[in-house]
Amino acid sequence: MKRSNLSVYFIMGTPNCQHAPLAVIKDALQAGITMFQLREKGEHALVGDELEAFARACQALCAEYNVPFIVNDDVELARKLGANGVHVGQGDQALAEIRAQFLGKIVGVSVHTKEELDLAVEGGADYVGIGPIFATQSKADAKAPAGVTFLHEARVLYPDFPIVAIGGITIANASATRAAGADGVAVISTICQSTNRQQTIANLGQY
Ligand code: 3NM
Repeated sequence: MKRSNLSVYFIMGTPNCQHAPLAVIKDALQAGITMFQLREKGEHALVGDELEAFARACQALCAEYNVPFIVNDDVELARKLGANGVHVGQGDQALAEIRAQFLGKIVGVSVHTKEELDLAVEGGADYVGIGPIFATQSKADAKAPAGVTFLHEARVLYPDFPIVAIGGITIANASATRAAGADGVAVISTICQSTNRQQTIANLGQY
């Protein structure tokens, strides 16, 4: 994985974009997102065969645009689909086990403390997500907004390690996360709710 893959990392599930979610993904791919994560969580989230069918449709679209397709948390689904990678939080399976199951694929880990960061880097994660930087409406169990302090600390500790900022990121505040050292921004609502994704994604990708 290249650090540039994290530049504009779009995360989405059907509960985030109930109206024509596949059209939203296609639109975002056309507009130049650099990575995509399927995060099917919350009320009315798809499960079982419906989830698998939707995931396969997302995967096919990402392949068309040569954009990595990452599955959030659902390690089994990621393996079954042959996704490009998986993203896990701290409560999920041990990183060592996941790493072993996804050799040659992308493994991302959410971290909130130096200890979690060290364990992720030493455990072979390909990138870490740090957040929530700002207040978010998109994650029911999100921690309090942390600002960019820890993000900057992480960058100083690991000058070359791929780091993406997440949580409440908008066109107005994306540059603050980059200034603090993020390689890019991981975004749900600013992209889902945009009425001009071409413009929004271009702006999110600007340094
Ligand atoms: N993870 P939005 S914040 C999925 O802090 C997720 O780890 C977070 O959505 C974390 O761009 C978050 O709409 C939600 O704020 C990001």
